[in-house]
Amino acid sequence: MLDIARVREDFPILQQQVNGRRLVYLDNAATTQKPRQVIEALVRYYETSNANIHRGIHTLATRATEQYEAARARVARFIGAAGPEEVIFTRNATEAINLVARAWGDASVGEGDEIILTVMEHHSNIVPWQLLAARKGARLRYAGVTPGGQLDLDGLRQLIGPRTKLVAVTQMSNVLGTIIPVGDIAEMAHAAGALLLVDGAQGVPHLPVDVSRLGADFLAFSAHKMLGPTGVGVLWGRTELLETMPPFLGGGDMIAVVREEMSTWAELPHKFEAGTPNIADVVAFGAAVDYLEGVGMANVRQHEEELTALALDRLRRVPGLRVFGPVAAAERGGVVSFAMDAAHPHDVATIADGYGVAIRAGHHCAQLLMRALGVPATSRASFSIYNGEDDVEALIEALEGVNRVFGVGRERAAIR
Ligand code: C6P
Repeated sequence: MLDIARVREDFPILQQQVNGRRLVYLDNAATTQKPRQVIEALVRYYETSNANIHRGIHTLATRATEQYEAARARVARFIGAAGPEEVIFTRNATEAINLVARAWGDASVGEGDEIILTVMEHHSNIVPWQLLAARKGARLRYAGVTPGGQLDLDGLRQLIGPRTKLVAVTQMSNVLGTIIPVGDIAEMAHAAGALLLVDGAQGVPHLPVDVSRLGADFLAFSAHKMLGPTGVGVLWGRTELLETMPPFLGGGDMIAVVREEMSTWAELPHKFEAGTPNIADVVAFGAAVDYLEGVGMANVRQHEEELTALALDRLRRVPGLRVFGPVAAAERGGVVSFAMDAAHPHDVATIADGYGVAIRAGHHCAQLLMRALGVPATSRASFSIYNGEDDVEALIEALEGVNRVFGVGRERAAIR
């Protein structure tokens, strides 16, 4: 059991009121809040260690380099990577996926080749592949979603064939919360000689992840969704794959030797980190990883699953409210999308904000899934370790308020 009151003390932003109410932050799938330990690591870095890395030999340069590389080693350990050289820092998950589409895709995908995606993907795991397919004359194919909000695994199996070069799937839907059976998909992809990229933007922050057992060839995720700062993402890849890939961007720090006509590349991971990286935020990301390890990812998962079970139960009792996605909390992460008969999702989010409750409304950068669900948008509540049962109750109170504004309770009373 997490001690929520103690956890909340670590998050200064939560100690405020919004619209005269306690802030109830339920937009964690968009970005999480940052604990004091992360904010302090950022300030401490700038106050004591700021310098450029991998270049200078003065004391601060050495200190900054050590802190940056120590953060990389922590991230590698956190996800069970074979070594720090398999961890490449990018700006976000989106850039990590684009890196693979450019560096691996341009060299490995040709005309008529196929890339298998799902309709559950975030645009970040669709558009880079569309751009690659347009450059190369390749074809994209999409697995669907079942009426119960699961990935259509049989459909996916049927799509994989001799032309398949890559299967790219989310680890957890940012709309439905559905947890995807990555291990099964890895077996299917590898049996066909294809690679598997996992978009871990929603998975890595909320589930214990060990890449040595995940089955993926690439994993992309963002620091800002796991208590870390914005501006840092991670691409993990298997060493032997990363070694064969050409660079993504060219510039300083990613080269070994530069001559007039050609250059040679630095060793991993530096080959993929051109120019001065986001040093301070990477260092602070290391503190976020320490924080999550301190809580324990199994505890994170258990807490969020319990909260999701409570939220699903309470939401289903709100009149005129329909929840999307799997029925069982065990099959989903702490993300709950819903529609209300009474009001458009934007109105729902606006009214909820009046109660101090922050939820997201819109297509959630998942327009293919919106079409599959037959809705233009949903309202979405998403949980993190500082959310408790009181936050679920605050959400329900706000949604009952939505119904009151639109007279839903009154209509029902009149019909009766
Ligand atoms: N989803 C949400 O509110 P970036 O922006 O690169 O840090 O993350 C992109 C991304 C990729 N994959 C998945 C599954 C995601 O959920 C996201 C970000 C946010 O759902 C912002 S749209």
